[in-house]
Amino acid sequence: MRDKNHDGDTHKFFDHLDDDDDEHLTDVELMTILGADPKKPRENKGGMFTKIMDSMVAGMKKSIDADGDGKVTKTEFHNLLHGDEA
Ligand SMILES: [Ca+2]
Ligand SMILES: [Ca+2]
Repeated sequence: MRDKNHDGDTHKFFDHLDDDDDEHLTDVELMTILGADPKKPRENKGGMFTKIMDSMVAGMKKSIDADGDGKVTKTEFHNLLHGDEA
């Protein structure tokens, strides 16, 4: 399943988001899609921004995480972006 033209962007995007290269996107890594900086400590815990961010990440994860194991794999990410089975 290697289509350079088609897969290239997804993999690049995924790898960019997958900061620790474990092939899964966690909540923190998903946050970077929303423009948050995961390396920045979340000082305003409980603040409105944090709450909005958390609920957006939760919603996003729910829609990407097809098997519901709480982690977004590259395949799940790819399926969401390309809308077909891996
Ligand atoms: Ca990761
Ligand atoms: Ca999953």
